[in-house]
Amino acid sequence: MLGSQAPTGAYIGGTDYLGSRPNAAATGITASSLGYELDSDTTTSGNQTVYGGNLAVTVAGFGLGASAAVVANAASTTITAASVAGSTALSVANSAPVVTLTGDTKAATFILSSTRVVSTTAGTEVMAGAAVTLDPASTSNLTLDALTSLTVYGAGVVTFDLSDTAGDSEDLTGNLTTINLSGMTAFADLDEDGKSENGSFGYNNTSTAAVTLNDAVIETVVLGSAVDTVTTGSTVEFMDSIQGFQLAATADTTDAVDVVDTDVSDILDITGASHTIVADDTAYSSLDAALLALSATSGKKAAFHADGNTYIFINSADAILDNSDQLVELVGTYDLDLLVSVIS
Ligand SMILES: [Ca+2]
Ligand SMILES: [Ca+2]
Ligand SMILES: [Ca+2]
Ligand SMILES: [Ca+2]
Repeated sequence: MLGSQAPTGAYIGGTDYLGSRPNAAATGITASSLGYELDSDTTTSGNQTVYGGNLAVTVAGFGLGASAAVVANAASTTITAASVAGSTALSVANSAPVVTLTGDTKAATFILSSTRVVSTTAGTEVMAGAAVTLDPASTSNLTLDALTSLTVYGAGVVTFDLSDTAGDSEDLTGNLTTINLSGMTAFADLDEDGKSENGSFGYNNTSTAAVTLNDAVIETVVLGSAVDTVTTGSTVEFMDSIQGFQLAATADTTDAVDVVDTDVSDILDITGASHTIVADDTAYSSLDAALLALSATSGKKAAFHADGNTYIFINSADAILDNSDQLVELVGTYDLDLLVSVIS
C-alpha cells in the first residue's frame, strides 16, 4: 500500500512484508518478492534470475501526487491504483495516482479504479493511471526486460511505450508478446447533472489507452472499452495482431456517407509517415494472394479483408513483397470505409 494516510516509517525492506507506507515526495516504493534473486552471474549467458513469489501493491489514499513509482521485482506483480475524490469544502484535493512500473517482473497486471467528483457546478472525472516504458531514451539500462505479459483491468489512463529506443547500446530481448487491455472499461465524462459532456458526438470516454509497440516483435494486443490508440511499425516479418478494435459509425442516419464516431472508436497510428489508406473491397482468396497482388504497385496503401480478418498493407517504393513492407492485422472483419478514417 502506498498512501499518505499510511503510518510513516513503516518497514519496507523485508521479503515477506504486509503493511503500508507513505508515498513520500513521489519516491514511491521498491519491493521484491520472497525468494527474488537477481542474476549476478556474468560468465553464464542468459537470465538466471530467480523470481520467487508474487507481489501485490495498492496505490491509494489522499494526498498522492499525480505520479507514483513502483519498482517491483517478482515473478508476477499486481498493482491496484485507485483515485479518491477530494472535497473543496474540506480543502482536500482529488487524488489521481498514475503508477509508473519499473523493475524486474515477468508478468504485470494493473487494476485501475477511477471516480468522479460532482458539485453543484461540475462533474469532474478523477482518473487513475498506469505507465510503462520498457526502454527509456535517457538510459541504456533495460526496464522490465523479462516481462512476458501486461494486463489492465478497470477504467483509467494507460500509457505503455513498449518500443525499443533506436541507437540505444542495448536491445530489448522482446519477451513481451501479449498486451491485454480487454478488461478495461469505459468511463463517461459527465456534467453535474449526470449528462454527457464534451466529445465530438456528445459522448466523451475518459478511459483511454495509448500503446506503442515494438517493431521487432510479433505482438498480440487485445483491446477493451477504453478509447485505444495503437502505434505500430508492424511489418510482413513482424506482424502485430490487434483484437477487439472498436469501430462505429455515428448514429446519425441522415449522413450521406459513413462518418466514424470518434468518441467510441479506437485509433491506429502506423509509423513511418502520415498515411492515407485506401479501402480495397476486392475478394481475395487468401492473405498471401492479397499481398502478392497489392505489392505489385509501388507505394500501395490499402485496407482489405482476407481469411476472415482485416489487414492494412503499406508497400515500399517498389513492386515486390518485402519483409519490411508494413502490415497490420485486425482480427475480424471491419467496415473498410470507416476504418481508413481512423488510421494515420
Ligand atoms: Ca465531467
Ligand atoms: Ca510489433
Ligand atoms: Ca477500445
Ligand atoms: Ca515492397
